[in-house]
Amino acid sequence: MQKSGWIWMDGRFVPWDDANVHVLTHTLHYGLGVFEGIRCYRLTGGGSAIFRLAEHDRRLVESAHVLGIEMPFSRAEIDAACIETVRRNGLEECYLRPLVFLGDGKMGLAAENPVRVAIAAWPWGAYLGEEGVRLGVRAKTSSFWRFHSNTFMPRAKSVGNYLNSILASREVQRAGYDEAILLDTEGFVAEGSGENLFVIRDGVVSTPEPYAALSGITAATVTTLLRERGHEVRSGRITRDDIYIADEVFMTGTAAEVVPVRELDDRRIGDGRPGPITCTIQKVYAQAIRGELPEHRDWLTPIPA
Ligand code: PPE
Repeated sequence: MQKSGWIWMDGRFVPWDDANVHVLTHTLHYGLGVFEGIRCYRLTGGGSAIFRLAEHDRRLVESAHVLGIEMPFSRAEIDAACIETVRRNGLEECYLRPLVFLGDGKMGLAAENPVRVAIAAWPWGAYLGEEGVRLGVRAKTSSFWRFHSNTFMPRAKSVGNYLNSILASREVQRAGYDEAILLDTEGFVAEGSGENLFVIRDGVVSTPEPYAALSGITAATVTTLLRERGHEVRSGRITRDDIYIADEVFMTGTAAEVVPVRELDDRRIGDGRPGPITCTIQKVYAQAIRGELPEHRDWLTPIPA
């Protein structure tokens, strides 16, 4: 990964190589922590802006609340720290990773160690590869289920939740596929290992009801943009064979952006190429993040010079 100069840690900037923690950091052992993934883009009109900062920041605070972690900083302080992390590192385009974790001090599950916050930023290219964005990815249903909401909690973007995603993505990537699709504990489609999912048939766009999935901010953005363009977007139960017989399927996520799925479980989806609605939403999403949609300027937080 490409290092940048500074990482914000607990209220001050430290050089990238000095942003270290003790090996007995509680979250490293037990997974109790929350994080966000946010992107900052170069705008077509000049300058850069963080995309949907308020929504990410809100989810970070809500994730901590769900896990019962007391945030040591306000939303305004986190916002300001994100903006300053981009500015100070001189990054025009980057991925931002705020992380809230329990530090060292005591060991054991019940330890109430200090809550620490770090924000790093670095350039991060196409999450599922440039070719995936252009031609679509090959997905496989994972043998690992997405957890039940009484096992871990899907509204929280928590560190521990990602063990589930990692098991699924490593399983299918080692078998030669690009990305995993996870079913929920009832067997319905939940989401990708790091993306939400949209399925299109006869012009109607459907997405799994987010009981088991993360409530994606990109999915919300895409839903708004599709509805504004007259598309019907439903949420409901989706089965794996709904995907096999779909006309088009795409995935959404901050890191992935909008990525077509051309195959699931060795079955071609549609004609095996990105379909018209997928291509439209890729184009419109690219306009939104670059400030080309005047009606959605409020999604952008400009980085001061
Ligand atoms: N589901 C999961 C499980 C998920 O991890 C993400 C984001 C989404 C859906 C889409 O959410 P949103 O980014 O709000 O649209 N996955 C992050 C990948 C992180 C990684 O380090 O890998 C991301 O896109 O930032």
